[in-house]
Amino acid sequence: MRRDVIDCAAAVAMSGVLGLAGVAGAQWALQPISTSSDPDPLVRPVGLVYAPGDYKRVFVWEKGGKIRIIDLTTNPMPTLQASNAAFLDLFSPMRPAALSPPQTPTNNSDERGLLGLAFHPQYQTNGKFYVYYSSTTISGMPSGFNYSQNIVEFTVPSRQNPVANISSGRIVMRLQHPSGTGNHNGGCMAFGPDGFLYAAVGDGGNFGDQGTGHNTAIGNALDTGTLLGKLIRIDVNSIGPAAQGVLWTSTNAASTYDDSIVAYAVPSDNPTLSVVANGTSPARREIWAYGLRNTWRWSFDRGTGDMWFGEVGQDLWEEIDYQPAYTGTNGAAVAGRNYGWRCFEGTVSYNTNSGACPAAYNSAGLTPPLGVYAHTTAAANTNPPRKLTVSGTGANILGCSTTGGYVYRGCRIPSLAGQYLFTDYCATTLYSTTINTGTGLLNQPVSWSGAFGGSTAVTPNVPAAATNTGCVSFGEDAYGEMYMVIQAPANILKLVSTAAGTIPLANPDFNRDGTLAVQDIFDFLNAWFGGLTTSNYNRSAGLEVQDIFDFLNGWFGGCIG
Ligand SMILES: [Ca+2]
Ligand SMILES: [Ca+2]
Ligand SMILES: [Ca+2]
Repeated sequence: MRRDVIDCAAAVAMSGVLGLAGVAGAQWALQPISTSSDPDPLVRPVGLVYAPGDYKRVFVWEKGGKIRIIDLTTNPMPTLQASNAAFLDLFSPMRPAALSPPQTPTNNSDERGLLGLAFHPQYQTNGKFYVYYSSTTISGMPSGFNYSQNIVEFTVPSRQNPVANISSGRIVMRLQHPSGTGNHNGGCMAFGPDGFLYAAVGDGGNFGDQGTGHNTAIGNALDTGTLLGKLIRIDVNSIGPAAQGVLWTSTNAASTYDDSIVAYAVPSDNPTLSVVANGTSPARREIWAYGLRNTWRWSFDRGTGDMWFGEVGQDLWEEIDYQPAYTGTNGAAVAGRNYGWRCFEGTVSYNTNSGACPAAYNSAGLTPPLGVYAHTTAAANTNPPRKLTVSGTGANILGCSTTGGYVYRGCRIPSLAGQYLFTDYCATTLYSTTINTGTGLLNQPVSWSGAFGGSTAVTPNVPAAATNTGCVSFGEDAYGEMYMVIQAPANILKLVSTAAGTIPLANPDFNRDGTLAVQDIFDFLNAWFGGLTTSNYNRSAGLEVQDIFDFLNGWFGGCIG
């Protein structure tokens, strides 16, 4: 009996009613789920994350300070929260009127603003999440510095109907940023499998890791006495009693600088680095990795705990860096790695630091990138080792600023399983790659050309996004399904299956609890017989018996997301 239902549903789906047009041979496409043509569109979105245990929504943040929810449960399309009812709005406190002129981002290229968001692993019980944002110019800082990066904790009273409590803010950390430049702020944060918060901090900007606010001899990234140019690892659950009382307020949000605020602890197994030659003493215990220029987007592989870094280059070379998962016992191999900047950009010598740098990018003590690609054909043709070219064609991969993604661990697109996805801010091509088990380097990436430059409308009522250059971030939902964030025009694209028998955006985890159970069938049928549009499983114009067939087909298919 059930078998008949499945076969019937599969036959209907395979008849081509969806009329999908994806990437040739790819069995998937990029579905715009929020576009710049919305009445109340996103404004310069720069990231998307999920909250652990929340399968109903994803959180998108705008550089200007708003965090807005996309509800994944609505039909026929996910729904973007209204801008005036945002989950959290840091616009005003980030740029108080008293500070003139406002310096938080008013254009696409200003790198400052709300840059990172990470939900606590125990969010379902403690409601905590963390933001990373750049302040406006402030006074009272040490010479050579004039604004700060801020990591602030907030709390959500209700996980069922989440709205952040802006009065709950607690300052975790403030980092000073060199004056005169607004770039290389880092900001990408995530909790590791170990429960600690990791954050990428840029080298302080300008160019070449030099100038005001940079260590004259060696730059900041190699100086183990500063947190600039680092990946830091902190414990936000254990804070000193003196720091406990420092609340974030609209007054101190951006206008007061106090680097004595230390509302975190350093994990005892963080590396104990030495002070490098010409470095600043003492070495900072918050450092997990150094020698990083501006790792704009990086991620944990949710399947393995491995770390992948999109390390943005200076003038010529973009890097993809990698670090195996920390197991608790392999610290000697993975903690305290030096990724090489400013001695090397990619695999090419950038600054010899007056002879203090090793001669080769893969010298002992340095961790070279697993893959690099160039800004220009001329540079690419110098053909250094580890250069990435397109699988099959050998064409150079070119770009201007790499956008690191994730290893795909969702179930909707089996052909991408276990593949690391990345792109470039100047590209319209999505790339996927894996580590070659023989060489330990990246396999030459597959280029999904046209994949998001010409994304396709695949469900009713939503036009394809016309242009999608400027991908600034990837994101995952709680199921591990993948999204791309386009800054301007502000589009959010979801990778959806176009394989026969699948329905983009449909999910048989009807009660959205993260598992597939008989209860989902009961709940679905209740909704369908009750006439609820949530049971419009195939996202057609209305409810039909076909929705039941399609739902059961999806349920027995076993893939949720
Ligand atoms: Ca490097
Ligand atoms: Ca369920
Ligand atoms: Ca329907």
